[in-house]
This record gives sequence, structure tokens and C-alpha cells, in this order.
Amino acid sequence: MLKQKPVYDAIVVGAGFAGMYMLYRLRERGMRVRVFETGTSVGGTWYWNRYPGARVDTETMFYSYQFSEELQQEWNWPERYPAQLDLAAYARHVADRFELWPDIQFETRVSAAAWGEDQCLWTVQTEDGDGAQSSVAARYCIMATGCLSAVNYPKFEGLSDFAGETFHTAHWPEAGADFTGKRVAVIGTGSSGVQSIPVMAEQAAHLHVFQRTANYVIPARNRPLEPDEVAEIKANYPALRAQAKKSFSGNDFPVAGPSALAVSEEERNREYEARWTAGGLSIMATYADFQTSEAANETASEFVRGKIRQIVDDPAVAELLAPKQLFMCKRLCVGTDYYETYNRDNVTLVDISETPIERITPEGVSVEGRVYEVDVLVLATGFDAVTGALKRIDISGVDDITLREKWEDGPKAYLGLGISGFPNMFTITGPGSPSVLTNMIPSIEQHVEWITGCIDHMRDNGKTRIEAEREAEAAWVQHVNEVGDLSLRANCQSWYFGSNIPGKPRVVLPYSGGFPVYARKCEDVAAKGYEGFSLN
Ligand code: NA7
Repeated sequence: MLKQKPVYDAIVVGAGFAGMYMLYRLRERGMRVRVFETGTSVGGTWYWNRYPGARVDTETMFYSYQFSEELQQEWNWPERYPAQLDLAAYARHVADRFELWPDIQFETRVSAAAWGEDQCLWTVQTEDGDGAQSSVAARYCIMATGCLSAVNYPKFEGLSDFAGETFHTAHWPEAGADFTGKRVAVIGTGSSGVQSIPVMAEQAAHLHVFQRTANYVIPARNRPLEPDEVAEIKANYPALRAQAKKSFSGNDFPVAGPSALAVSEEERNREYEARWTAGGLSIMATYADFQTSEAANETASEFVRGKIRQIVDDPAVAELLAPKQLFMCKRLCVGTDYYETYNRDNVTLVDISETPIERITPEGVSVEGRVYEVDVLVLATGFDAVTGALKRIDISGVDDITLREKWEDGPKAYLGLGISGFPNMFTITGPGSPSVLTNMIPSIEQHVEWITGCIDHMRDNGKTRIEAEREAEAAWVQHVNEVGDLSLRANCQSWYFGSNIPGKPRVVLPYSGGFPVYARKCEDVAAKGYEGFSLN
């Protein structure tokens, strides 16, 4: 079927943790691979999100690659939740260690990708930093574009008229920003706002926080890692990693029991208290019925609200900070001194839940006819999650159908790995895979290894074209929606469902059946000769 030898065997879009590992795996097989990356270095999310206080909120001994025993033994994480700088350094170390640099072209944005049926090739168009365009062809096009990479710039009227400096947490300048003595407004109280607000409050003359929805924030309890605990984890890495893969989120958080309602209030609160004291995300695994029983969920919600009331001095402010939605409806946040920050004299919480921001004026932020005058505007407004980065590229498949047209009513993809009508294109942690509901790096590894196995199978069987079948895709999308709708999360407004982006169709983006079930399904599909894909 192949009429022309492609320039590359595979093009990988993005040099974050997914793109780097994909490059490593394919190159190991002797494939000619080119990676295109908009940034100037590797790391993806951990390259762009340089806002003050940015750090991972998954324990980093486990938020790291496991494909190389040498790598996981030699790298030393300094803290329980390393900062963005440490994660970016780790990404660069991986690129050094596996000599990935020569195959990555930086400051190059992929603007379009078109499938050519005649030659069974993708033609990928790129733009460099000066706007110069070029195109290259490849047999496979692998999207390692990230789930949280397409920045959400809200369309506030007057935003471009603002006279001061404007920053977005997900697109922070490399040189940093100094807020000393400045009046700062931050819009958004998701994970990025939660992490940056306490740090900015320490610098700013005054910080106004504009909150549309209060979130649940669990203390991180970040600290340096002790040599003993590092040694113990490293000595037991294979077993610990294997155990984590058996858990819903790939994190191995201990579950205290099947139901929060099956134990006494005293026992329940003891369990919540222990996890609050230990810090981090493990509280979300306390009881297995948080996503199925509103009453069970309410026990955790009320526990956190109680903590907020204890920490925050002003009862009116505490009430505004107390979330109204279900626990874990939106992504649980992990912070350091988040609620304590609202006790500072230089921090003001502005509730915009009922009265949205009217406009940005040259002087500041206007709400209910009052202008909050500031020197700096920080947008902590998140991402067009999961599908945004893919839809921002002009992707056209069989019969010139575009991905944007195909996904007009929401993404349709088979296992979040392949898309019918878009042969030889793979998406790493695409829509309909567990992705953002799990520890991302193990999920990335599982996808990269599956794609590599699939490409091996194609090569070994003399195949050059693979496409997800429409029926298999439709059945998987239906399953993703059915499982997603079972969870209480489905009743909330969140980026998991696209509801943070005006006009984005409301559909279930990640698969909520859990990592083990999903990984088994992928293995099963492969074992059955890539069931649901047509191979030619
Ligand atoms: P998130 O979690 O999407 O948070 C964005 C925040 O910005 C959230 O509080 C939003 O309120 C708020 N927002 C967004 N648009 C507006 C407008 N137009 N007006 C007022 N407020 C707005 O993004 P993050 O970057 O914090 O975190 C993303 C993920 O990174 C996180 O979940 C972790 O997985 C790591 P809303 O809740 O929509 O009412």
C-alpha cells in the first residue's frame, strides 16, 4: 500500500513526559522519529506551569517513570511533592540520559496534520517561532499533546485594555514575576490558584482573590524526603509499582472501607483526621462509596468544611471558602497554607459565584459596578482539558473529515488511543482513557507501551495501516458515558465534563472505570489481534 518512503516512521507531537517516552520506545526499535515541541525544552506541563508555588500534588517517588530501573534508582527527589523546577530538571535529565535531544525539534508548533490515503502517510505542518512553515511526512502520527496543556484564556470584556501586567498560571514567563509591593488580582481557585495564592500573598502589597467556586483543599504537608524512606522505596520499587497498578487511580492509596456509612461517626472522623494530618490526595480513597452515595460523600465534605471553619478567623470568609458542591466533584486540590492565607490582612476574597466579573477595565477588575484596582492580573483559569490541544491543530483524516467536525458534539475515540477516520494516528491519554483520574505518568507509560506493542505487531505482520472501527469506537464511547454517569461527579460542573469552557459539549472526558479495568481491556484488545481496529 505504501507508495512513497516516508521521511519519518513516526512524528510525535509534544515533548512532555508522554512524547519523551514515546520517542525512546520507538527509537529503541530502530524507527526514525521526529518530535515537535512548542517550548524551548522538555517537560510539557512541567515546562509551562511555572507559576509561584507550582508543584506536583502526587507523591513524586510515584509520579515518575518506572520503565527504567536505573533511572528510578539514580534520580533523587528532594521533597515529597517536588516543585516545578525539580520536575523540569528531571525531564531534562531523562532527555540527557536517553539522548533524546537530537530527535526533538523545539520552538516548533504543529499547526496541521493531514492523512493521505494514497500514500498511507500523515503530512504534518509545522510553524517555527518566526512563523516559518514546513511540512514533513510520516507513517504514524502520535499525539502526545497532554491533557492539561491548551490554556483557557477567559474572554473577559476589556481584558486587552488592562493597563498593568497580565499573567496566566499555565504560561508563566521563564524569568518569573516579582509582585513585591504590587496590588494583585487572581482569578480562579482551582489547583493552580490554590498553589500560587499563598506564595503571591507573601509578596504582594494586597491580593484580591476572585472565587467563582470554592474548592476542597487538603494540606499537602510537603517536606524533604528522608534518606531512609527513599532507600526503602527504592529497594521495593517493583513491588510498590505493581501494587499501585492494581488501584483505581494507579496511586495505591489505602482504602479504609467500602462505605463511609458502615462505620460510626467517630471512626470515620478518626480516619479523615489521620489523612488530613498525613496530607495529600489519599483522603479521596478513604471510603469506596464517595462517588456512589451522596450521604457518604457528605461526611467527607462536612469534615473539610469543619476544618475550614476552624482555620479561617472570619466566619463570613470561612463560609465563602466552604465548598457547596460534592466532595471530589471537581479535582481535589492540595495546598500549603491555603486557608490560613485568608487570615492575612493583605488578602481579600471576592465572591463572584452569583455576580460574575463584568469586565476588566484599564485599572482592574469590575464586579457589581465596583472596580478592584490592581497592578497585576493573574489568570488561574485552567485549561481546555483533554480535547483542547488536539482540536487546536487542524487535523484532517479519511475523506478530509476534520477532527473538529468529528468531535463537534464531543470526542469519539476508541480506548482514548485511536480514532475512527484517522488511521495511523494514536493519542496518548486521549479522551475515553483514565488519564486525569489517575496518576498520569503510569498512565502515560501504559499507553506508550501499548502503542509500541501495536506498532511491533503491525511490522511483524506486514501491515501498514491501522484504524479504529466505527462500531468499536461507538461502543467504547457509550461505555465511557455509562460508567461516567454512574459517578456522582456527573452531577457537577467541572473540566472533567468540559463544563469550564463556554460552548464545549458536556460529555465525559476521562474513563472512570479505573486503571486496572482499563489496562486489562487494552491488553485484551491486543491479545485478540487488536480487536476493534482494522489492520491492512
Ligand atoms: P482549574 O482547576 O480548571 O481551575 C480554574 C479556576 O478558574 C476555577 O476556579 C474556575 O472556576 C476559575 N475560572 C475559570 N474561568 C473563569 C471565569 N470566566 N471567571 C471566573 N473564574 C473562572 O484549573 P487549574 O489550572 O487550577 O488546575 C488544573 C488542573 O491542574 C488541576 O485540576 C490539577 O489536575 C492540576 P469554576 O470552578 O469553573 O467555577
